[in-house]
Amino acid sequence: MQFSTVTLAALVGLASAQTVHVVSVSTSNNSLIFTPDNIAVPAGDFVQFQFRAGNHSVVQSNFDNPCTPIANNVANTTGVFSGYQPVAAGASTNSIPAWTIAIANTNPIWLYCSQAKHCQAGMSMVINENTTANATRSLANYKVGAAAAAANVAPGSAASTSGSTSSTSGSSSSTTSSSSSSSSTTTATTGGASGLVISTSLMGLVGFAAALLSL
Ligand SMILES: *[C@@H]1O[C@H](CO)[C@@H](O)[C@H](O)[C@H]1NC(C)=O
Ligand SMILES: *[C@@H]1O[C@H](CO)[C@@H](O)[C@H](O)[C@H]1NC(C)=O
Ligand SMILES: *[C@@H]1O[C@H](CO)[C@@H](O)[C@H](O)[C@H]1NC(C)=O
Ligand SMILES: *[C@@H]1O[C@H](CO)[C@@H](O)[C@H](O)[C@H]1NC(C)=O
Ligand SMILES: *[C@@H]1O[C@H](CO)[C@@H](O)[C@H](O)[C@H]1NC(C)=O
Ligand SMILES: [Cu+2]
Repeated sequence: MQFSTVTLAALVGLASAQTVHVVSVSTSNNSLIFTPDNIAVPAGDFVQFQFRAGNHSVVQSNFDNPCTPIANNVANTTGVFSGYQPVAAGASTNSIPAWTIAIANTNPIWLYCSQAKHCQAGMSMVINENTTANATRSLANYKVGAAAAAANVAPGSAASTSGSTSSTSGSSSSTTSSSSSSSSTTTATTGGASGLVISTSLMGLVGFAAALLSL
């Protein structure tokens, strides 16, 4: 992978090693995919979604109800929602939106894009698939369910991320530092408690990551 992982420790000077796992949302030619779409993330690490093109979102569902917010099906669970992140055509990779969540445990987190019929078209993924726990709950089966879903349902609002959206202008490397100190902000997932939104920002982490990976 071109953008695989960078260590948050390296980015913000933390003493302990916490890894940021990068997921590209769409591609520069606006393909309806997440890349990679099946990642194993230890508890305590972060996943950063970098929005490459188009106007996409990241929404949490449960396995059984793809393309529908988890809040609609699981009691007392808000789920994570990035909000829609439009990217101007030709945007520099240094100024695309990046949205980061902390992973609290290794329970599977099922995600999709709620735009138009992107979920049905293949824009879905999983963090911590666990087919040992239940062989049916594979990403392949989730995608089968997504393709057959009657509707693609958006969360009612971006309220699940309120309080954790940081400035979208003028922020670059400093955003990561400030977001680490704001990790006491909104807990995006209650009940399931699997994700904590750290920040939504425009940032130049792509260049940053490339610089680190070349060390
Ligand atoms: C879009 O880019 C991806 C790689 O990022 C490539 O696999 C795919 O073929 C491209 N699609 C078109 C229509 O150019
Ligand atoms: C992005 O998509 C959302 C949901 O469809 C829509 O409300 C919003 O206006 C779009 N933003 C842009 C800039 O097109
Ligand atoms: C959901 O939260 C309400 C209020 O805190 C509580 O009474 C109820 O038992 C909870 N339901 C579940 C399934 O945890
Ligand atoms: C997967 O599920 C099995 C069985 O429930 C469990 O023992 C294991 O810890 C799980 N793996 C992860 C990474 O959570
Ligand atoms: C495994 O997952 C499927 C799909 O969610 C579910 O219907 C089934 O009850 C689960 N099996 C067990 C043993 O929990
Ligand atoms: Cu999309």
